[in-house]
Amino acid sequence: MAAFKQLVFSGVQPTGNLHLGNYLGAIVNFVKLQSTHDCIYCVVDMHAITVWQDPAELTKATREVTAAFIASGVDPKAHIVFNQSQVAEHAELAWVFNCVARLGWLNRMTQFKEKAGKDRENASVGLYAYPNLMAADILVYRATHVPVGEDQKQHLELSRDIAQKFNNDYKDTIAARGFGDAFFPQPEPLIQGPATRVMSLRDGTKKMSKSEPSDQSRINLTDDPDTIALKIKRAKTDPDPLPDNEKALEPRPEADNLVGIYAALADTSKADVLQKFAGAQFSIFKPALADLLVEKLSPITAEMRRLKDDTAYIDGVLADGSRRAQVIAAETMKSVKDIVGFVRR
Ligand code: AQP
Repeated sequence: MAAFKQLVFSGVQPTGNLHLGNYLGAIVNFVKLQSTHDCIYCVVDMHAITVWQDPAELTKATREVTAAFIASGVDPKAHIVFNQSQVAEHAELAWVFNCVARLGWLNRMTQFKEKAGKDRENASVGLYAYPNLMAADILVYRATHVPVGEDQKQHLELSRDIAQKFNNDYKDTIAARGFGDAFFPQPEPLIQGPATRVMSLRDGTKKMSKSEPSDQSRINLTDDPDTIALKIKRAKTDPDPLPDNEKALEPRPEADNLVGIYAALADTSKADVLQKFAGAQFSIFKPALADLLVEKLSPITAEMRRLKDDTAYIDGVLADGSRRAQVIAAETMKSVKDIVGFVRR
């Protein structure tokens, strides 16, 4: 396999309030990776419209997610931050991938089944083809590493299958153009930390999600300290004290979730948290968790609030990021066109 320059890419949808799952599963790792890799972070507005979005809300949410990235510590000057629809090459490569991916592959995607629900015939074609656009998002930069939450693992595997099939279908022109045996890398998922799947505060078997109707099920990055404390106080738990080992957490999804959240926020392991709180009742652990949440999230919330009203600054970041992203994406698309056999200027 040809050698590829290491590059990180990931995206977040502007489909409503960002929550603790998005933060711990993805954004915390975005920030960490900046010290070791070149990173491209994208607000994926084209993915958002696979389910209808109010246009004014979409614009607002795009700026809010950008503000959340920056407030959390993403550096838009040293790295690239932009919104997907400003770089048309994502859609262009997605079309080529629509022709590489197989129907059978997409039929296996559990997220489509969950989101389309029973009314499958009425789901948008975009929702079905979403994983092909996601593969294009990553591969238009020939990115090698993708920090995501656990729920995106299956889509990442599909991106790898698409890259491999493209490399195989076009192996002769890839070699003839001097790219060796592979034009696209096999992007690796980076699913890291003790909170790769943050669960609902109301049901430890369901993931925390933006589209869950109950706001009590999640901590939003915009929640104030009182709201955070109340949501944690009301979070579903069981009557037992915390155990002294991780194995004993396995049959207790709600307890496991809260311990995982604490560990991720404190940048430690679940084992360390259990050492500290073994034998403690939730009446002790929950206030400690709420305090830690407020301590870690308050500065981010305050900075987000300040930034999101400065639309000139946010739009400037996205415009600058888009221009820099497009330089890389356009280079990839030129080669893709040559490899596929499209005549170009
Ligand atoms: N509960 C979660 N735990 C850990 N990571 C999570 N992510 C999402 N939920 C959790 C990660 O956050 C990143 C951005 O997600 P997204 O906005 O692109 O899409 P999503 O996974 O569809 O997010 P939601 O909140 O669940 O939205 P809805 O309700 O619309 O489906 C991704 O890296 C994701 O893994």
